[in-house]
Amino acid sequence: MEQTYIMIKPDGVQRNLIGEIVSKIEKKGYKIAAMKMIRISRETAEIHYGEHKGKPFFGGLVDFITSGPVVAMVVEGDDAVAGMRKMMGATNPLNAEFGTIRGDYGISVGRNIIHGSDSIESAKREIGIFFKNEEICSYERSLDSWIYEN
Ligand code: D4T
Repeated sequence: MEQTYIMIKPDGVQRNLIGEIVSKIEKKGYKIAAMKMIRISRETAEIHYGEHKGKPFFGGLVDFITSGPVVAMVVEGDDAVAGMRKMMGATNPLNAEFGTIRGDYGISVGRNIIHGSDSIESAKREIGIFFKNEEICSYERSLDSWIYEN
């Protein structure tokens, strides 16, 4: 089963969107394998967003992601990486379709509510940054046969 790293950013937490977002993920049929609220250190933020180091928005991005608690999750399911990116919508909420999280709740690219890994490799790297192996739960769901054909 594919895993992806999902993070409700400080704006999503402050705007009381945790329940709404977790509910969307559950209703879609994905399994939440790990979840915790954390305050990210600058050091961890700079590692997580390492690919953006040197870009003009990097400083603001690190300031923002460390400005309040976030909700970190490991979400599991068939094609979970691509599926969650679809549910989130485009990075800039202006380009995100209505019905997506960013399309419905966001306006500004620097306040786009949620992060989700953009590839399976990124997912592995990001899950490793935020979770220890023992924090990720493996469990059976009896309703999986109603979500998956096989
Ligand atoms: P994240 O990583 O937050 O899920 O966003 P995306 O994967 O959709 O987009 P990204 O890596 O290109 O951007 C990371 C993060 O930086 C913010 N950002 C981005 C910004 O503040 N200004 C910008 O011009 C861009 C491109 C938003 C998301």
